[in-house]
Amino acid sequence: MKVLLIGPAGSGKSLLTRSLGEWLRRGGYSVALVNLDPACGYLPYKPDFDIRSFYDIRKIMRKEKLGPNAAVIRVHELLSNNLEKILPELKIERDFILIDTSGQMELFVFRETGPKIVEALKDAVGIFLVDATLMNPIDLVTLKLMAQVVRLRLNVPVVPVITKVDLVPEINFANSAQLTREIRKQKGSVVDLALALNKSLDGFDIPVRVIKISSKTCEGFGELLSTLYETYCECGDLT
Ligand SMILES: Nc1nc2c(ncn2[C@@H]2O[C@H](COP(=O)(O)OP(=O)(O)O)[C@@H](O)[C@H]2O)c(=O)[nH]1
Ligand SMILES: [Mg+2]
Repeated sequence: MKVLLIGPAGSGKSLLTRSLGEWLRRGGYSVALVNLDPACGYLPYKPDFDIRSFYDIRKIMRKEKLGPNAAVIRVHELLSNNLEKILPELKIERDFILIDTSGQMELFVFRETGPKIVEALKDAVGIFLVDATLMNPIDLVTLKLMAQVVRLRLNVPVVPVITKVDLVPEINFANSAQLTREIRKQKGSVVDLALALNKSLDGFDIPVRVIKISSKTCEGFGELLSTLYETYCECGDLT
């Protein structure tokens, strides 16, 4: 199974790549770790495939007189134009291939190249990560919605995940009925919108269940794994 890790900068994609990889290996699975973030200075894991070994972002910035974001977009363009050459390198036969994406998710999700790369990868599943320290009930609706936005953009099933729950153990509104109750306690003009969105998100073909995890303690990894399998199977015809 190919798992794309997507989320805002600092949400914990790279650490999850490492700790989920280690956890799966301890469970007897074979795992490959893939870095698709050309701009990362440091990675907390040793990648089996690293986009940085194909494209040097600093050289591209200097040569093409680009800023850091434009250079990441350029690398994605170069990658998507050379997929046939580069993808054989990515044909890694493992039970799980964990793919760490760009530090800034919009460069991957909202440009035209991210969807092209994901299509070429074939039958991937996404994890959309949000940091628990930034979470209130209305943000949770945003998380669920964003997971579906990523699904629409990349055309893959996406599991919404709250990470860093070791820092905020008291988040107790992951389940939809609890969430509706908690949203009703909030104030402001967005409450009705949040309620309506939450209700419509629950009516989807794939249930939008939110998983709570910690990459420090591995809490929630079992549930994440079973949800990934479930999502992958329910989306069925992914070949
Ligand atoms: N306490 C805690 N810290 C985390 C967790 N996941 C990531 N972090 C920290 O959050 C920061 C950003 O994580 P990183 O994986 O680099 O985020 P990325 O930009 O999405 O790749 C780092 O300091 C990580 O150590 C977690 O589950 N718990
Ligand atoms: Mg990262």
